[in-house]
Amino acid sequence: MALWFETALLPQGWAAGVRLQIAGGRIERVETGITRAADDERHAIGIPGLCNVHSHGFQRGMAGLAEIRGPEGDSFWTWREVMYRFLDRLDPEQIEAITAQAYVEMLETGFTRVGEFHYLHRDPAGRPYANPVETAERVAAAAERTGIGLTLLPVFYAHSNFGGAAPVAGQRRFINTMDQFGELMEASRKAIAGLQDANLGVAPHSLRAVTPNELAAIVPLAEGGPIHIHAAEQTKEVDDCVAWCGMRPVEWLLDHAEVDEHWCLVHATHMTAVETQRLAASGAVAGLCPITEANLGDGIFPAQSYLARGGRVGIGTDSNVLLNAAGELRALEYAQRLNTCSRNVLADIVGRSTGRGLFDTALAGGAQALGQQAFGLCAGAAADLVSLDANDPTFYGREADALLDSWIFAGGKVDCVWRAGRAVVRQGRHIAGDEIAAHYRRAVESVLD
Ligand code: NGQ
Ligand code: ZN
Repeated sequence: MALWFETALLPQGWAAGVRLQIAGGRIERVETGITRAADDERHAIGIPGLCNVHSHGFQRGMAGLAEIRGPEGDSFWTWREVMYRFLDRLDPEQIEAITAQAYVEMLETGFTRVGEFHYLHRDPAGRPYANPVETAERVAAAAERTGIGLTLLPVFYAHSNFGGAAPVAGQRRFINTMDQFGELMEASRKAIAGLQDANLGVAPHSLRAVTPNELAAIVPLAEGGPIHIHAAEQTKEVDDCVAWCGMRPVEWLLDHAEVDEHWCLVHATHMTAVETQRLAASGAVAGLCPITEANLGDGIFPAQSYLARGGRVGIGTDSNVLLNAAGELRALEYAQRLNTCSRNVLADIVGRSTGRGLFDTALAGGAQALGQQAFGLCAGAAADLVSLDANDPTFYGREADALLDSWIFAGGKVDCVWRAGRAVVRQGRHIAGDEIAAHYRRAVESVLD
């Protein structure tokens, strides 16, 4: 099959009259400057789909439920208490239904692949399920049902703080021994084998939850796939890390783990100038989740200096409190503007569009963090793409990079989304959106009952 676009964003830039020949879920051939053939499906504006590098799908079910002021000092840590109470009773079916709803909403805004940082391994009582991948299979089912590309990142989580502190009760569903985790990785590989171009990485949760010895044992289980870890999201975490080892989390990782292009450091919010420079030079991706980081009061990532030093960035939706691909890019730039009292902070050169810069950065960094060799609208890449709605007045009179700026900053709408060549979103709505929302409704109403 073939899609034809009046204009589309290719790796070399915007082109007119673009025809994409698609086979086996991949782009087989790209032609430009041609007129539409009779049976080509016609669209106006084509851009590549983005990778969402960091999601906890189940957290979508508590979106908007942690915004009530508590007795004192609401913070990430008090939010985490609410989150632990929410996950307390979720059964596998509810996990699948909530995750599927999150994936529908991701697709509808232009994310075509998700890195699921999956840690709900045990049952509500903290006992292992008879099937070690009971819940991972539910994540895979949600991906299959919605069509989103899946990079499954099974999480190793064993401790409540630096230095191997015992886990607390709220963490009982996350825990594995090293042996159990090895089995989980093997079974996870099988659980995703039937999904189109799914892949597997590994996720030592954080330096809070994993000891240095455990980290060293987990990293090789990635077998060349991505390695994701939360790092330096909160100042308390940085302080606790310094109290434990005399070093900051990103500093410790750069010194003790071989952080390279396989790695994604999620958040990396609190870094010194030296850490920022070293992380940028490492080739790793910083997995930024600007909407969640704002929601949780994490802090502001030093994006300007990091990008100026060639640092790589991917975009994640983390808590899934609000799913919006363009909105994440907007939030990233807006935090920098508010912080520096200036504009167009993350556009790298004079005359360059901020939206285009953000988009190109997130496209390349996202693909790297989720282990995608080929990306963008080119032969060999997955046919993961998005059309912007040319009938949305937001886009009237715009062309080329102004289309991206109007999508990101002015709220322009997505029309269709294709994942592995299949149209999963039409006129802004997922093709199975109503049914998935009905399942989600039953699941979330029974959890909150
Ligand atoms: C998570 N979320 O894994 O969902 C964490 C909270 C923890 C963020 N760090 C759990 N945003 O840190 O232990
Ligand atoms: Zn996270």
